[in-house]
Amino acid sequence: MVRKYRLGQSRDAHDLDSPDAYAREGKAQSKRRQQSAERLTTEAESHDADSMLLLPDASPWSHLEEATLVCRHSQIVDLELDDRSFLRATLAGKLKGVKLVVGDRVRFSKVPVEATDPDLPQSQVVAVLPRKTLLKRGGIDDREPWQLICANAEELWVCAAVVDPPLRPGLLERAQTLALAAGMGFRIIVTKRDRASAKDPLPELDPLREQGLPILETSAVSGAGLTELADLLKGRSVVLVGHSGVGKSTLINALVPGLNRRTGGMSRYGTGGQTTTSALWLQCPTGGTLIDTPGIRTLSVRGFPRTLLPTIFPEFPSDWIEDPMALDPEDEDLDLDFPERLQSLQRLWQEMDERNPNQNVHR
Ligand SMILES: Nc1nc2c(ncn2[C@@H]2O[C@H](COP(=O)(O)OP(=O)(O)OP(=O)(O)O)[C@@H](O)[C@H]2O)c(=O)[nH]1
Ligand SMILES: [Mg+2]
Repeated sequence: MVRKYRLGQSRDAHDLDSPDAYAREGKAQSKRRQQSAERLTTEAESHDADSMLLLPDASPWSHLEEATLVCRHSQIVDLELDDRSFLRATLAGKLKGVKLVVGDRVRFSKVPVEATDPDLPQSQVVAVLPRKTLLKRGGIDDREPWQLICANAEELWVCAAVVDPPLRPGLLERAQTLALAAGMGFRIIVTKRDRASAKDPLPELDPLREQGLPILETSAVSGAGLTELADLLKGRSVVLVGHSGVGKSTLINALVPGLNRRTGGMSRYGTGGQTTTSALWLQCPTGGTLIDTPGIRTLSVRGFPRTLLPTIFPEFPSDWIEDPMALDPEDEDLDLDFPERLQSLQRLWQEMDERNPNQNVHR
């Protein structure tokens, strides 16, 4: 059969699909292909993951008003101005490729500085100011080495429910790693405390209690812990992170009366879809700023430096942290109080160095 190719369709692309893709190629051709693949490998290795975090110089725009990005809907953003009013704006073309994120301080113009669609909001964000902190997690593949969560928050509070979804301490260590890397404070908020007996000491958290991490038990139903939470929030900006369904939005509703942020039930299969779908930055009337975020499945630490690990696992000697894979958590001679901590260390240590499994250098 003679295959017809339309304009723009590549004969090579088709050839690579067939099982004998390389069988017909001659020696010289094969050599050329391998060399070009090598070139691609080195390019991928020298690719700077942090280039996506660079911001263009904002100084030419210092005459424009500042605002905080409170919510992002693809190319349209909601801004909170310094007089506490809100404004919807588009992003100017010069910000193409810049990853804006909730919490960013921006400069904007109320009249478009570049041509824009008349149906869209007329205000335009033209510059992003340098960030005080940037909370990010490892991305899924090298096209997006980082996933940005929020900017300019001072503390990360990771929420974990006692049940529904079940308490997974592994996520808490991951969250602590991200907070440490971003230079942010860290606290664990246990939610739905009413769902477990008051006598239940929540032993899953013992390894973290032992390290002296701040843990606050709360319940939006009984009101336990909410006054302490409001006090801790005063004068701070705090981002809430956690699995879907742990009760982040419910806590925020309890702290910001009249907000009525949508909260969800668990789905029939217990996994729960996300109820919150985009992050939101909001002022709490009793003082402080809260950032609600969509539930996450996991927090990847891929690409973060291993030098963070001694602070996350202070109970282990430094030679264990240098090569944790040489140890067996089941080994009784190690006399571990919490073998699961060594398992966590091994998981994080391996993941930090992981290369992207989807990366295809032979594109
Ligand atoms: N019993 C009890 N139920 C709670 C508590 N807090 C939240 N819930 C319930 O847990 C469910 C999920 O709460 P959400 O606040 O939507 O959870 P979320 O963390 O914001 O979830 P996503 O937006 O999907 O990330 C809702 O049905 C809440 O009513 C609590 O303290 N006690
Ligand atoms: Mg929510």
